[in-house]
Amino acid sequence: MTDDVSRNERIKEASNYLRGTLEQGLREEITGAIVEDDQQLVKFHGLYLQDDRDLRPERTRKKMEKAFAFMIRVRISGGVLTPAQWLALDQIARDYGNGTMKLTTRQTVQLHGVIKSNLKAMMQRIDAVLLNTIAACGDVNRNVMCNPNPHQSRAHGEALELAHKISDHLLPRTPAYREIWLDGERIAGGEDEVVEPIYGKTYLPRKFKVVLAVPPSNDVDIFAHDLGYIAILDEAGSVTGWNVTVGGGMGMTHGEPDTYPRTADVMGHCETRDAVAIAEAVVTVQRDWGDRLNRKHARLKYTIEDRGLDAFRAEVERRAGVLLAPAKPFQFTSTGDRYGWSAGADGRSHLTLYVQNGRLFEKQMSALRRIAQGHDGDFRITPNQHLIIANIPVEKQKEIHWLAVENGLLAPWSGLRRNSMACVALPTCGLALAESERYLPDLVTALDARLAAHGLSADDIVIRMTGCPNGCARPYLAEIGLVGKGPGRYNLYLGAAFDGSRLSKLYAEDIEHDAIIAALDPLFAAYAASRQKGERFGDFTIRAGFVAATGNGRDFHANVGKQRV
Ligand code: SRM
Ligand code: SF4
Repeated sequence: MTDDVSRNERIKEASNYLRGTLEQGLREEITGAIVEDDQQLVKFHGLYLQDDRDLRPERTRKKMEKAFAFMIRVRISGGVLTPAQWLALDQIARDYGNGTMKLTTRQTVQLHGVIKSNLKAMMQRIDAVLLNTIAACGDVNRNVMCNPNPHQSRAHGEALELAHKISDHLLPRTPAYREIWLDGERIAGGEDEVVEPIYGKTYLPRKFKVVLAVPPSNDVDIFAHDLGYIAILDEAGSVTGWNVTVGGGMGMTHGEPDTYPRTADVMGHCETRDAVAIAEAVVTVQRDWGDRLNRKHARLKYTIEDRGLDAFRAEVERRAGVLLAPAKPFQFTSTGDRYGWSAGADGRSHLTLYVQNGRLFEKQMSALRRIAQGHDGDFRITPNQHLIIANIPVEKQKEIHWLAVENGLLAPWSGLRRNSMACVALPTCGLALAESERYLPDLVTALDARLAAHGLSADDIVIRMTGCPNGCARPYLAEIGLVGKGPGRYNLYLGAAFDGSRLSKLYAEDIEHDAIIAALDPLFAAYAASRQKGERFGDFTIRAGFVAATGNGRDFHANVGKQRV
């Protein structure tokens, strides 16, 4: 390895395929933490060391160690769980975690607040229900997302099957996970290509995310991810092939214009039989071409901006031994969930529940426990942090419906709240600059009052908030995006497309609660007064001249403030 690589590259290289000193660190009783290098490695095992930031000031005053605990992210490709798996995660959250569950923007479950001494027992309980957390985080392919849309069951079934295949194919092969957490026999490290045939010793330069979408729903926000597959359907609703997208991503850093969110490019079209080979080729090109010096420039989106889409496509085709055909036409209509009941072809039904910002507290968890105990269908986590109870037989529908009603799990009337999404942020996220999940519900209440005054209560308007610019709730693809700048302060972004195909643009900087409402109220008034038939709020803010439209890549930071206000 040369000198000019980032610190994380050295940690990976020296880790003996993600082992590091994790086993010793777990035994160390003097601290609730683990050493710094292992903090990076443990992410590849699906765990993050965090501390409760609400308790930081008091503990610092008392000269105590931070309130360390781990966040656990489960790998659930396509977001589908059996009722038994759901019940196990619920029990683990109550036995070892903070008693809540967080449904994430990538169709998984996160549990927070697990102390070090409980980690191993928890991982073994997860394993016992045939789940694991490997590669839920780290510089590898993460959880593969897939449209959880059971009412289009045939295409959805094909998409889910491919999601599982890609997920399995791109899984790290190191035995470290089994050794450390499941007391598996230690297997000696070997040659790179034997231990990790796809990744090698240093894995990828950065995280990597794959999604599959079944139009017309773009609930997975396909343009936000490194690699995507858009199902092309025949008239009978079967998949005939896939358009392949590359180079999407959300993360950026305030004040650093060389970092930016980017919507993915459509690279071409492939047959289902070639989709896994294409995925492997995209991953290995990024492995070899991605930036290993600067982690802020290491995602695939920058590789594609720097090398160009044509060169990237040619290399992928060469490695996969597949020539991509020109992309086929497709159309998305929205990124939201389809709440409420939908009917399956076999007489069974599906109920999409609303979970505010994906956070489940005891009240909702106990209702879902009751559902899981008597349910033989499955639980499907949506990419918008909600939950589908799928395949419900007729005789169970009434009971499940009332459990949902009584426990606040049906979608609210407000068009803004139905389309709201917030990342975790405080108190667990170490990178949060501002509140998100704990604040957005109140902001929506305040904005709802203004929308009601303009007769817009029922209008679907997508609002998303994050506590920092990393973009975990994909805020730059929301018609109203709020991104934490500092305590109580946010940047306001406008002008993204309702179907998830266009990024937003900065409209107002560093503003607090009252200023957010003051900034949006006149826009709501103008929208109510002069929108065209069917015009979405994001499109309106551009047509009316409030913000310029964002093209792609570096264009995100261009023409800011040139709008007519
Ligand atoms: Fe994220 C880091 C939470 C989806 C971009 N994200 C984090 C960490 C782990 C903070 C950290 O590194 O210490 C957050 C943990 C908070 C906590 O206390 O739980 C965190 N990200 C989340 C979740 C839970 C948000 C949510 O409320 O649902 C989502 C979990 C997804 C999952 O289940 O796998 C989550 N993160 C995303 C997404 C959305 C997506 O993938 O669809 C993005 C934007 C898309 C992208 O990757 O470009 C995203 N998270 C980031 C980034 C910025 C990456 C970048 O390229 O710059 C970071 C920071 C980093 O990697 O350095 C980050
Ligand atoms: Fe944390 Fe920032 Fe992600 Fe929110 S967007 S969870 S604050 S890293």
